[in-house]
Amino acid sequence: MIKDHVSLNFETVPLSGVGQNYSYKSWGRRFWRKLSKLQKLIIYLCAAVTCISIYLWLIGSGNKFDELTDVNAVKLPQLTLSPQQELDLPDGVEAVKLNEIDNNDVDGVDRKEQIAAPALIPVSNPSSGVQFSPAFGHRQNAVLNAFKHAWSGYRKYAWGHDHVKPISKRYQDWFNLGLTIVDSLDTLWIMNMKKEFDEAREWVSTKFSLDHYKDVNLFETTIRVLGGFLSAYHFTGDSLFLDKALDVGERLLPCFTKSPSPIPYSDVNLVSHMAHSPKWSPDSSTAEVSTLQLEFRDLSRCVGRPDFEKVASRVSEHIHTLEKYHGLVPIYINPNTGKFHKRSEIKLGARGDSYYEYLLKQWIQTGKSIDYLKDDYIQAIDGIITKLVRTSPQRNLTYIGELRAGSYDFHPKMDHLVCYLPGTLALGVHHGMPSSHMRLAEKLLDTCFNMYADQPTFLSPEIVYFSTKVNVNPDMYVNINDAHNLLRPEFAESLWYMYQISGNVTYQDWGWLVFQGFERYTKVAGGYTSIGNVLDPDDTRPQDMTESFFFAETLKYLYLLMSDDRHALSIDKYVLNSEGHPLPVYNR
Ligand code: DMJ
Repeated sequence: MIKDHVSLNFETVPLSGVGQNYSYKSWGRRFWRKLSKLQKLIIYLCAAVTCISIYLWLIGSGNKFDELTDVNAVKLPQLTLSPQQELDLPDGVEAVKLNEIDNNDVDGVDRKEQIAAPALIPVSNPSSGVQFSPAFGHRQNAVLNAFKHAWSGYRKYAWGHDHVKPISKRYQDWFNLGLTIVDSLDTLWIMNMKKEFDEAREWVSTKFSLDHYKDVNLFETTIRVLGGFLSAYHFTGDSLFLDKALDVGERLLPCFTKSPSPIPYSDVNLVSHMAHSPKWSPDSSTAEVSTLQLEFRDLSRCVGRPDFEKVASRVSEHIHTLEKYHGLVPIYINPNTGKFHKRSEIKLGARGDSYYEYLLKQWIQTGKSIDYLKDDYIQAIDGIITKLVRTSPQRNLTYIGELRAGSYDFHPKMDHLVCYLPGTLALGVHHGMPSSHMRLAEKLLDTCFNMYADQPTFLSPEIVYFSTKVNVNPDMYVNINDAHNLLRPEFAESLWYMYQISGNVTYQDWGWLVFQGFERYTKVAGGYTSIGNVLDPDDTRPQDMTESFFFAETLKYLYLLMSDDRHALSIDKYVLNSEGHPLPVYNR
């Protein structure tokens, strides 16, 4: 008898009445009994494959529906991207239609229904700290997974060192302070990665040490390490972090106390307490000396020692008294004389950027009680508008240029670092600054978006230049020496502020496009790497480095940006330092 085929013997069965079910059942049983073992196995397998396929289809269509919902939420196309450019997106990067900013909703007043139950809930048991909701939706989960991937590379190959080199699977040390761990504490907390947070805390408790005979940079150590510990303390209430913050603050103090002027030295040896200028110059960077105050003030108030706040505030008070150029400051200042280096550039990129940021943020941190900070900020933004803002002749892209050292001639160059400014401007408007600042913020953010969208990798270069002549194409261009991307956060940071303030989901869509650029061109087995070239998807020249700010800022801002609850981390309760570490707003 041939066993590998089925002979079907159709018998007459009653079609209705009492015996119907029984008859079908008995027919089924007889049919089943006649099958060979192999045939039964094949049927089982087919059934299993069908079930799995249905399950996968259901999940897939869930995502598609989610995506469609996002796209449908877009109202009006904001076509700074030409249709061709949209089509030019690399594979895997979704083309979304961009909606226009709802001007009725960007003045800081939320006219829409507030989303119920903000994620930032001070819990009844203070020992468990500030709680954040778990990741929700596929975009926020995708960012969470990116963080987990980066963290596992760091944990595996660089644990306790400053940075991971994710391609060679080695590490890099700069200050020997475990920078990535300290910089990541609050992000781990916000992302509810409790197991990893506990492991990081354990490292801080048992391994973190400042007893290295090592020169560290005052600014970088303040924003990354002091800021990181303070935020971790505020989120958890764990005094370990405050003890560490105090130790860091004390080791940095000689930069202020050893200087003959109110302007601190840029570097200090953690063990010898020798403070000095950088090896290559007698000057400190203006942005560096004016980007310490949020952290030192917060430390003072947490530990009840006014000296930290006093020395840091003195810097801002002193700079307030110096002569400026339409409210704008040269990028170098001398700690021996306390004066600006007059023949230095004026710019909002490297060495100038966060001077402007901390005028506003200090004013907010102190409950809007220090008038000169507000006045200096308003004057500076006026100076930016009159002296640095230009529009490109072809595409009408609004950008911020630089003034050359000495002559103050205009130079149409803009660092990616400047992309923090739209977020700061929006934050200012939210806190009562002129609404004209929001219009500038929107235009600048659009330019920053184009710095990404113009590139075939959908990743921004470090610097762009603009043509000042009509009929020169393209009017925003990149020099190959500036074509690197260091996984910087500024654009994501501004998107998050604009989203939180306006509720406009286009900013989420923009962030999602950029995130996919990171996923596609910077993701490697050991995490995410800086790349040397955003201009060619086939030649990105990976640089084998993940800066700690990718953990502290880039992924934190993207994660918060992808939250349905845009107030998950409220800018009314917290002011974020220049490294993305939230510190509480005081009432004076
Ligand atoms: C960060 O360390 C901080 O945001 C700093 O203020 C500027 N540069 C980097 C990120 O690009």
